[in-house]
Amino acid sequence: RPRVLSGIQPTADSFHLGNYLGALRQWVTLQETHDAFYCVVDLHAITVPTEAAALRRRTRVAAAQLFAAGLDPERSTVFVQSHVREHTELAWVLNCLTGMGEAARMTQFKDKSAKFGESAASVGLFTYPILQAADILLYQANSVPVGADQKQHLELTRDLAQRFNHRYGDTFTLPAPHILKEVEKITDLQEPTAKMSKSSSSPAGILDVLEQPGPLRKKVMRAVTDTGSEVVFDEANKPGISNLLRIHSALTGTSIAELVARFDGQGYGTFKKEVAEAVVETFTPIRERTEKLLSDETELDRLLAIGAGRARDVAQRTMVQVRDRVGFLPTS
Ligand code: AQP
Repeated sequence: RPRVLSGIQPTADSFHLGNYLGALRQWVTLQETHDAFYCVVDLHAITVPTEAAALRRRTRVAAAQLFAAGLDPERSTVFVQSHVREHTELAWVLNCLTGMGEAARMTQFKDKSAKFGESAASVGLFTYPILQAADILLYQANSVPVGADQKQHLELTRDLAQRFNHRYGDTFTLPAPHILKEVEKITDLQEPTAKMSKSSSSPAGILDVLEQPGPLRKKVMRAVTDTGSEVVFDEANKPGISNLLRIHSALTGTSIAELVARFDGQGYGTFKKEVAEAVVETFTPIRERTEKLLSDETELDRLLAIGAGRARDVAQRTMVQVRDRVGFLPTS
């Protein structure tokens, strides 16, 4: 079975619809056909200032949502990144293979550091994509399901794998991004050309998986729509309606063409109501299962310990090879 790996940051008290459609839902599908490794990337989360208590809480909430969304702990290896020390060790080796200019080209750093000013941003935020490369390469992943925002980081990962293989001998599998065009960028409901994002969307622009039906419905009904009243897919002139069409289609399995035909002449209100119902129907069972999982932290931590054990086995095997190829002396 080919191997798949992906990660998600515990940077908020809930995942959002973009995370769900761009990543999580595919993770669940891929566990059927792949040897699947999924991690809550807490080391990535501290690249921006984070309180310890919030990180602890969010890491458990994140893990619970992964299981609640359908990841089966028997079939998928679900773990917390900091439980497997090899991630930071390989990241160091890869740091030493990455050019300053190469790292400086990463657009996510430019976007995220703009908030603090580049000189106040942490070095960790700067080297974030290199740690991400380590996450992927440690597991010799063939495929990495992500949203479009991660394309550039995946290219860097491939470049680093190739560079290492060329310099030290064949060691790493070259991973390919697995990006579903239709859901690669779910946008902010209030700013429909910007990505829906945990850290930069306003509360009104983001649909959280763990949110109650009332606020979810209200937000969809108040989503920015465009002038006119026709439900048509037109990315350039109607980004708001196009985003809602994409969401409806992804959640209900109805094609966009079919939706456009069905809502012909009906106006935005009726259409938005259906979108809201599709969101509520999808999120409600996930929220309920998440709450249940969080009510037993011992059991949740036990599942994560099992995942960490399985992940460690693979990661340690890769690092034994890496240490030897780089020229580090074996211990004892
Ligand atoms: N709007 C989106 N549409 C499609 N996919 C998305 N993803 C994120 N936003 C969208 C995908 O979700 C996965 C996990 O994301 P992450 O937690 O690693 O962080 P991110 O990509 O930086 O997403 P956010 O919401 O903007 O988080 P913060 O604010 O913490 O940085 C990834 O596969 C991502 O592509």
